[in-house]
Amino acid sequence: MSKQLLLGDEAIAQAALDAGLSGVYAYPGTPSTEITEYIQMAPITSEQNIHSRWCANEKTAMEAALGMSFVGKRALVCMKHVGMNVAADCFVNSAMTGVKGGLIVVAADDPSMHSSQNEQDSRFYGDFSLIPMYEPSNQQEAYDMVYNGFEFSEKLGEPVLLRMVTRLAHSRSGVKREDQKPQNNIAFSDDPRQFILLPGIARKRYKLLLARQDEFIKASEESPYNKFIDGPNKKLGIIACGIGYNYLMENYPEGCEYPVLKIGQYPLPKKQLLQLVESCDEILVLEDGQPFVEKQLKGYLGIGIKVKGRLDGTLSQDGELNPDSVARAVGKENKSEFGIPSVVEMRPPALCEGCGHRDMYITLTEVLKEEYPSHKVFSDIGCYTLGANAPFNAINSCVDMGASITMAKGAADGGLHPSVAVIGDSTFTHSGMTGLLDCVNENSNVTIVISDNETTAMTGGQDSAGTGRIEAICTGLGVDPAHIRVVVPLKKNYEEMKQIIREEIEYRGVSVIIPRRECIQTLARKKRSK
Ligand SMILES: Cc1ncc(C[n+]2csc(CCOP(=O)(O)OP(=O)(O)O)c2C)c(N)n1
Repeated sequence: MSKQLLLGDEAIAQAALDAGLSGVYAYPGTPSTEITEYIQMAPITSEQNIHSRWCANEKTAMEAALGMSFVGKRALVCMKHVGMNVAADCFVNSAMTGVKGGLIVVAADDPSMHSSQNEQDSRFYGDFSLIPMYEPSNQQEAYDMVYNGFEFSEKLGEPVLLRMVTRLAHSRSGVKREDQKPQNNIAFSDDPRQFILLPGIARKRYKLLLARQDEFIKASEESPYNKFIDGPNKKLGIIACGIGYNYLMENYPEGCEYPVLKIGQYPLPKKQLLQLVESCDEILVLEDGQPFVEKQLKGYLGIGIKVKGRLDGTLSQDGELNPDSVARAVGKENKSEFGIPSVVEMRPPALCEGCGHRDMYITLTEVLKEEYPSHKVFSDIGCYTLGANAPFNAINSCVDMGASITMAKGAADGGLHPSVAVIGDSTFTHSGMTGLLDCVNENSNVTIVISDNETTAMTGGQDSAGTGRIEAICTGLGVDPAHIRVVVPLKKNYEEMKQIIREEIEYRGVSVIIPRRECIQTLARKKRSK
């Protein structure tokens, strides 16, 4: 069996390929993007016709994967944590339908918000969907969980959620691979009504799911990823979840003096939990993310054994765990010897020199600031969100993918003029299109700028679902073709661009302006690969 140096994300991808994957379904998002990219590049993917094309958004990804599972094949869904909010409708209901082929959903969380707008902890999704979850402590475990997880999912007939965090997704270690398995043949559920969630069927399936919780707990108690490691000093018992276990071990290279319960699979293993709680005076919970386990232990009133963690201030309520914060939590001196070299210190990101979004903002802000002082600009999520910073200071909001058009609509409904939305091409097809339909249906007085760089630049230049079809989509949704204006965002066209912006602001209805010029990074990459 070969050993390879792999990123956590790559370990997941390789494991899925080795386990007989038939399709990965995903929308890019840091820190999950590399999983799908690795599968796309792997020779076996084209040799065996494994599905790996990007999806329009996380919901379409989750649904297509459930469809693949319906026909008995193994499917992987990957997204960043906020993608879970988009996929949630199907995700939560997939616990109700159950699965046929193994289905693993990877949610890559981003504690400390390295490239995200919140710190939400995906374990809550697994918990309220009532399905088993994995949380690897290192790259090898990530591999093993996915390699064996498809079989586990098939055995239980339920999807399994695997929760990653940025540090694990984006760091490398040696990973031992297992033998290649073949893909599953097409096969269907014995119950032809399993996937029909009419209330009468859903009620029965929900009871079934509830009845199986003890089985899931037993699986956690017997899981190789959950381990009780006794220690001589019973003053403290430590519950270390996922990468938290890794950080703890960094502080105790010779073994921990306190009893430790390592958690890698949920629901929590009751037996080992009781063993720890009954033998120790106090409990410390180390978990990267929100106090998911800590809250369960504290219970509603927080009476009983003393539990320390993020809720009582032993660890900060926000931000990642790290070996130093773990050292402080167990009463050890902070022994960190390495400062951060200035070259990797935080720098504010900026739009690239030569980026078309720059030309779009230069012209847009000139017109808006000078001629329409009452304007507001509702932006979306993508490279163009950097229009929030100097020298542009051009935008007034950035909330979630797709929110630009709908927020501009709400503001226009409330009487704002000009109400301007700025959205990228990939974000438009991810979740902007439905908002545009709302605008068309009410002939809202909005000016929508779809800043089209023909790629998903922010996450590294993945294909964008609507490339070459943006005008057709807008027309199809009912925008008057006379108010779909395409421009090339270059300095020589500034006067033309400004005139178009003026005309479309003056038009009382839905207008779409499409500044289109290929992202200079994808263009440079294409040239280099020629
Ligand atoms: C729900 C969700 N999924 C994924 C992401 C990650 N993400 C942020 S912006 C973006 C797309 C950006 O593409 P586009 O709108 O075309 O703008 P560009 O970066 O190319 O300028 C993605 C995938 C996210 N923030 N939220």
